[in-house]
Amino acid sequence: MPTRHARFITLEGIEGAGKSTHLAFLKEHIEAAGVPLVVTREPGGTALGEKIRELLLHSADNSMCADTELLLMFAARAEHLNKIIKPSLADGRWVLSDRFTDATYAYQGGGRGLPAARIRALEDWVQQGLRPDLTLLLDIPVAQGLRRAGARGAPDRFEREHGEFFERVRAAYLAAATREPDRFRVIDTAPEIPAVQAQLRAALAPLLAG
Ligand code: Z5A
Repeated sequence: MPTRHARFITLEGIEGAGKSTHLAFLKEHIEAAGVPLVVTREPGGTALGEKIRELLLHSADNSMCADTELLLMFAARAEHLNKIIKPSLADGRWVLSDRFTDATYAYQGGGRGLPAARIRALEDWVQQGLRPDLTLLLDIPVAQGLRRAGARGAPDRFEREHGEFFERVRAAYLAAATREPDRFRVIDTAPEIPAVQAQLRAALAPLLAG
C-alpha cells in the first residue's frame, strides 16, 4: 500500500534550461525516498502521443497553424492523462512529467500569442480540474540557454525559433510562477550542476516529507 498521497510533479523551462540533464537526478532522488514513480513526457508519453509529438516537432512543413499546434498538444495530453497520469496517481504512484500544460501557456500563449482564454477552455475540458501538485520551473537567461542547447544536434521545429520567441516563452513562465507561488518553484539553472541539484532537493523536500 502506498504510504504517501500520490503526487503529480511537472518539470518546465525554456530551451537549454537543463530539463533532460536534471530529470535523471530527480528520478533517482525521488525513488531513493522509497516513492513509486512514473517518469513521462509531453508531448508524448503514450504510443499515440509519441506520434503526435513527431508531427509537432519534426514536421518538415513549417507552416502549421498555431491553433492546430494547440489542439495537437491537447490531443496528446488527453491520451496522456487518461492512459498514464490518472491511472498512475490512482494506483498510488507519483508522476514526474517532463512538461505539461504550463508549457502550452508559455509556448502557444506567450510564444505564439494565442489567447490564454482559448488555452484555459481546453485545459478545463481535457483536465477536468487535475493540476500538478508541484511545478519545477528551470529558469535560465535565454542567451545562456540557447548557447547550451546549441551544442546539441539538429534543431526541431521549436528549436528553430529565435531569441525573441524564447524571451516571450520565458516571460510567460515567470509570470505563471508569480501568479501561483504555492505550486511553482523557480530553480536557477545558470550555476553549475551541483548547485542546481541542491535547489531541486530543497524544492522536493516538503513533498517527500509529507
Ligand atoms: N511544447 C509546446 O510548445 N507546448 C506544450 O504544451 C508542450 C511542449 C508540452 C518539446 O521539447 C517541445 O515541445 C518544446 C516545447 C514544445 N520545445 N522547445 N524548445 P522537449 O521538452 O522534449 O525538449 P527541449 O525543450 O529541447 O528540452 P530538453 O531536451 O529536455 O532539455 P533542455 O532543457 O533544453 O536542456 P538539456 O539538454 O538538459 O541541457 C542543454 C545543455 O546544457 C546540455 O549539453 C547540458 O549538458 C548542459 N547543461 C545543463 N545544465 C547545465 C549546467 N547547470 N551547467 C552547465 N551545463 C549545463
